[in-house]
Amino acid sequence: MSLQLWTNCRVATMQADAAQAYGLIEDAAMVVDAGQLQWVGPRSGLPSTLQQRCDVVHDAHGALITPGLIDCHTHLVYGGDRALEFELRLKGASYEDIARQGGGIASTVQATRNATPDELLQQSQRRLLALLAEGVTTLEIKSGYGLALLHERKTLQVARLLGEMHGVDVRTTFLGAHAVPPEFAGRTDAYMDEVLRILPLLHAEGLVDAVDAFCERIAFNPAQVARLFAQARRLNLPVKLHAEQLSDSGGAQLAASFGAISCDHLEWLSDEGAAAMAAAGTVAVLLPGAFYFLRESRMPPVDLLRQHRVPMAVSTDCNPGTSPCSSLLLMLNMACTLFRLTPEEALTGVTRHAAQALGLRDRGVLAAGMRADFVLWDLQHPAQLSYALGARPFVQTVFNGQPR
Ligand code: DI6
Ligand code: FE
Repeated sequence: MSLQLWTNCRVATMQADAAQAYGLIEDAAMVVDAGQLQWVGPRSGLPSTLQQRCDVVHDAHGALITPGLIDCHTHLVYGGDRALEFELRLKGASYEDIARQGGGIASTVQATRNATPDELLQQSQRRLLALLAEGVTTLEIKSGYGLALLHERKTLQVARLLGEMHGVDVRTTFLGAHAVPPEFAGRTDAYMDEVLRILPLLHAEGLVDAVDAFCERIAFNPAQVARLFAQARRLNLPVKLHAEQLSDSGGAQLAASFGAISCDHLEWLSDEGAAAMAAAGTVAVLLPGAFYFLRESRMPPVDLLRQHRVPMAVSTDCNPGTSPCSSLLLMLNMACTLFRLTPEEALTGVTRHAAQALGLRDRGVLAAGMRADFVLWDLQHPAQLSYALGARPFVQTVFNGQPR
């Protein structure tokens, strides 16, 4: 396999503790060996022996290069939409009211169960293509709209298939504990028994990379989530949690006690929750799309997270009910305007910290030994990624060393 040289570019390496903001290198060069970066640095420092061994030279024409973007929290595979529910909410119904009346997640469960695998693939593919057209190279996809073995399996299989078809790394998360399906109404503990039964089956089929739950008064309480996390631990699967989105239920502390890789949403996170996350090395995944779309007013405690040095990731939460969003660049802007992240924190949130939120150590940063997943942008400076809305600065993705 030949070595490839990329030159005529400035590279935002996003390396931690770099001297320059964004780990920015002006007039950079990168050497790619198969799917891996072999060398990254200023072009003037490229060893001539290495340069001579490169038999393909790519001129980036002055592009800005960043790591491939990572969308670390999506529910991208689902059937139907919830535009009518959106109208109801605009007329005054709350998200929780609608959920209690059997709408909300339950209506997407119905549409997802009714969809054939091919229909589900076609509908979900549109959302995936939108993400890819903005430089996403890794994304997480959760189940959680099937809520029965057959349909959870179908969802996770579609998620895997999308990754294989489109040259993007898909990490699957089992979210069987997203809501209680109608056939278990009023019997949450019995449904949790069923979730505990199907998790090992799906895991044995190679369909599960991590386990998640919705810890909320309209979903599962911490004691119920603890049973699920104990099962995940037996299977050696990492856990993450939808925590403190609509209320503070102490989910963050529980998740941290299981060494969760991330806690997500966190609008109602307490001081104790943040301290527990810091101690456990849990990433805070901020989801400004859901905050915006639900017209929430309580912000996640970003200063508290900074004080505790909890790494912050940013993601679309792509889902039909609270964040029908297929633009990670829009989330960069909203993370800054709504949550007051700096553009550098926001970009770190869809690269280095997003990788960490998925438990992945081989990406999110451009450095020797990391995966050769990166994006070329028609931009001068990385802050511009968070700045402009709808500007389409994307030029090209390189995935696993190959221009895509
Ligand atoms: N929190 C959310 O924001 C999504 N799931 C979750 O646990 C919403 C899912 C939906 O409304 O369909
Ligand atoms: Fe979510």
